[in-house]
Amino acid sequence: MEPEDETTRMEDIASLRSELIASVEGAASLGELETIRVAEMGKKGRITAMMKGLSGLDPEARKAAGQDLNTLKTEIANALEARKTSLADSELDARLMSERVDVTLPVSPESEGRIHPISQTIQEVVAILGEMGFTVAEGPDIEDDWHNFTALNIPSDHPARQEHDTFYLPGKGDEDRLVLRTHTSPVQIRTMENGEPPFRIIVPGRTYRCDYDATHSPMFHQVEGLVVDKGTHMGHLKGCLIEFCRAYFGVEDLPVRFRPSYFPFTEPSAEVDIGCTRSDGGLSIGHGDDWLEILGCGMINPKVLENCGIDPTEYQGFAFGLGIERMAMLKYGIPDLRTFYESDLRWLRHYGFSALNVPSMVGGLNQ
Ligand code: 2NL
Repeated sequence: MEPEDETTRMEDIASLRSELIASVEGAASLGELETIRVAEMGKKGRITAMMKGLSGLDPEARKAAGQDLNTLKTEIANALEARKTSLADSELDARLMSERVDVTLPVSPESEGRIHPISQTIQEVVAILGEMGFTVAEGPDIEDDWHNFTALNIPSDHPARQEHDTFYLPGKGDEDRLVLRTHTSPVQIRTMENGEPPFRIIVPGRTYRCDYDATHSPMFHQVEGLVVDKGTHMGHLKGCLIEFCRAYFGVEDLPVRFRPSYFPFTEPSAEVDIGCTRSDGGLSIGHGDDWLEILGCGMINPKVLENCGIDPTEYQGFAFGLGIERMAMLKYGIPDLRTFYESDLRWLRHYGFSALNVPSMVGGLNQ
């Protein structure tokens, strides 16, 4: 082999190197770079062709040229990799610049859920009574005869105990059969049985009775409240419930009346009425000379305290119960009880509340 051939071959490699490096560095996109890689690094590329041409050289020259070509191949592979990284970075930068997301935009109203009026009303009642020092207690929906009836001084011939008024679970005798609770009072009984006075609790939850028409549903919701302490009297009951009614309906001088009544678990007992006006089918709450019944209450019957292991000569208390559906219907003008359970999204969109509208005494019961 002539020295001139060798010089030419080295010049060939050097010029291919500068050509390839220039085209790799000049590639404007990842696609273009890939085209270069496939054309130059593959079996049909110029580096491979030159390697094939080495077979005509003598061993010494072949070895030197082979090493040069391998070095060239590695250099080009490195250059391709480096260019690929830099192109990918700048393509990402360009996307980040052009595809900006405004995280301050409001969420689309279609996908925003609504809080059911039952849940909202429970939260309102809890906010008012929570401010007065009550805490929420909960218990099972399936109860036994003792906690739902007997401990509450409800006699065995009371209408609420009759088969057609109450849902009993099948399988057991009269005394130990289970029942879907007809009020949330069994939770108060359990709290008094298991704890030590004083007590100041509210119990919201589901309750069940065999009844179905425009104002009754077999499943409905109640909130009951209970206070037990030394020296608790009717004045505490009245102050608490007058304050509650005024806060719930948002009328500061709302007329509130206590009308004597009867419950087996309280003595004395009363129904609470608030002032209203009725005019051809319409009802306006807060003023006028008509009355609307909204809850029941009374001083806890000493027998009930005894049933829970509390000495009625030492401790006294008052309790009250109200129907959540009725409270919500009155405040929000919902005419038919049955619509609460129909799961009609149009109804929920109309009567429901924003999840951000959290009732509180300091922030307003409802915004
Ligand atoms: C109503 C009447 C009321 C009670 C519930 C109660 C609970 C215990 C002891 C004494 Cl553990 N009383 N609860 C008292 C008076 C009335 O509810 O008309 N509710 C819708």
